[in-house]
Amino acid sequence: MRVTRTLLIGAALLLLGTSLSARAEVHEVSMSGFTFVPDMISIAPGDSVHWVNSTQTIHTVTSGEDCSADGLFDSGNLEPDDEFGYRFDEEGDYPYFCIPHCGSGMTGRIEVEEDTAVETETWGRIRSLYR
Ligand SMILES: [Cu+2]
Repeated sequence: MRVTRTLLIGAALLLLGTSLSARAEVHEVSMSGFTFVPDMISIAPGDSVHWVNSTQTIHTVTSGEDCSADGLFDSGNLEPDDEFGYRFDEEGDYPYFCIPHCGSGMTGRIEVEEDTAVETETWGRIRSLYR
């Protein structure tokens, strides 16, 4: 009887672990020209966003509004092909911008909402890093 119970608890924990890890998604935002693509995405709490600089220009991913950093996250200078990731655990609106190009409108927004997150493109290549 004790063995059965242990097995059941083990199976339940396994299921829980599987469903939790399956929920956390990684969403890709690329830098293309002088824009973030897509520039607005909705994700669920616990999801990550991964930015990729697919341009030949240095960009940053810096949290804040009106070109003013709020200190939550900042990638620093991203050279071509550099990447930056951030996990969003709390619900809310997270505006961000590129320091060198904010004046030209290089801004984006991450919306973190429970249950209403829209499934966006995930980046399979780096997904395993977040499991
Ligand atoms: Cu930029």
